[in-house]
Amino acid sequence: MELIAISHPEFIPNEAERINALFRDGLLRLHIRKPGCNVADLNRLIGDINPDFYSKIALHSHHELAAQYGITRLHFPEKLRKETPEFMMEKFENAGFKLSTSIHDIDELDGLSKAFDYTFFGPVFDSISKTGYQRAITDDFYLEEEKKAVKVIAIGGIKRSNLHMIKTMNFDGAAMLGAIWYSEFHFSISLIAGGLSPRQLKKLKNENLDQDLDSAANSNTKKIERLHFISNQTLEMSHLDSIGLALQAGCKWIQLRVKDQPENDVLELAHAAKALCDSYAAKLIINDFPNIAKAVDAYGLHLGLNDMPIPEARKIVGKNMTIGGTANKFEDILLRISEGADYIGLGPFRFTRTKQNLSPILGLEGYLDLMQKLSEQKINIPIIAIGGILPGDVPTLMTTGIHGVAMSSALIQSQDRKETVQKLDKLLC
Ligand code: TZP
Ligand code: MG
Repeated sequence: MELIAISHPEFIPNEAERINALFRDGLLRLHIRKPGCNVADLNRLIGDINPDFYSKIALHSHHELAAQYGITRLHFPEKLRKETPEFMMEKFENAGFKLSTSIHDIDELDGLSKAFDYTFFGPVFDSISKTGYQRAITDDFYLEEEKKAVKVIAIGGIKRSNLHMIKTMNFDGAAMLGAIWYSEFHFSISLIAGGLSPRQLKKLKNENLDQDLDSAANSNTKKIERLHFISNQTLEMSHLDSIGLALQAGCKWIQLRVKDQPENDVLELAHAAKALCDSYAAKLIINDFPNIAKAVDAYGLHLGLNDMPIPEARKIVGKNMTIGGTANKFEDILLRISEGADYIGLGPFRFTRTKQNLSPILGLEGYLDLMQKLSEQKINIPIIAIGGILPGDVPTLMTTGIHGVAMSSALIQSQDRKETVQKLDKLLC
């Protein structure tokens, strides 16, 4: 099976470096697809990629750049294919170029020019990167060998948990975009590179792959959801109201974060929040108070840098409770890991009124820098970005390698909370 990566549709920070890293890790083919991009920007990106990898690149647009870089693969998206006469395709082929194209209806295989080395076909699953772009086939689809005028590469919504189905459907390969750029970046590299352990490869044939690889990726086995809701109280809304709205919208990880109230009142709120979360099969995390987390049998406890140290809290809540720790700097992350945290809330991403006394704002650059350091030191712990995050920030934030995001105000203020949570769940998968 051929595994192909498709570039992010936009130009993203440190893109050439990330592409070089994918190739260094064993990626065999990258399609550079930037719809509507400007030739100068594309030229700059290609110029920054290590020339050793040019032979592995296919260009979707501005084919005129190919010759100067020695790029020999040209992709003809459907519209361009239809506008290009057959004799031109043959000319490219005779000049030594390898050609590929895209079809969106499997019957288009019939009559497709033999000049193509392969065609993309999809979406085979609901797209991760293009929300609302629904799959063109069902799970029982099987591509008959005789139908394949050229090799057929499946595209659309492919990720680690459904990759095995592509083989069963008899496709010749898989092309991935969302699973690389909108998901667990480092995991995807090894998947694409085929760098899975024998045990993982065996698991590739099983439905349980997600679970298995999650636990392989995290040194601990506690499941950390990717979307965290943080309760907040405003003049119009109580903590429990905000939790109710988040649960109705579909959030499955709720943190009760009550500030400046007596412990007894927080305990009362925690009991009510636990009952609410249980009725939605959601997990409740208690901020600041280990004793309360223990008393209401919460799923987790979250502690800030000025709260009780995690090892001390662990003695109160026991070894099974999930404990998250806040961090703002690389040293905080290392401290949290040494303390035995199960996940890290890293932030703030930008200014927010939800929290007083904010630590220095990290911005995208801060996450890129810290995630790069973690990756260099092969440190793997779920990182949850927090602080003023808007749904629109999530695709780019996910490219840094974070595990998920925590949100409060943006979720409560969103027009259609349910739709927002559904969209976020897709972006975070
Ligand atoms: N820690 C850093 S920012 C923050 C916390 C608890 C608040 C997150 O809420 P919002 O409204 O998503 O900024
Ligand atoms: Mg605290």
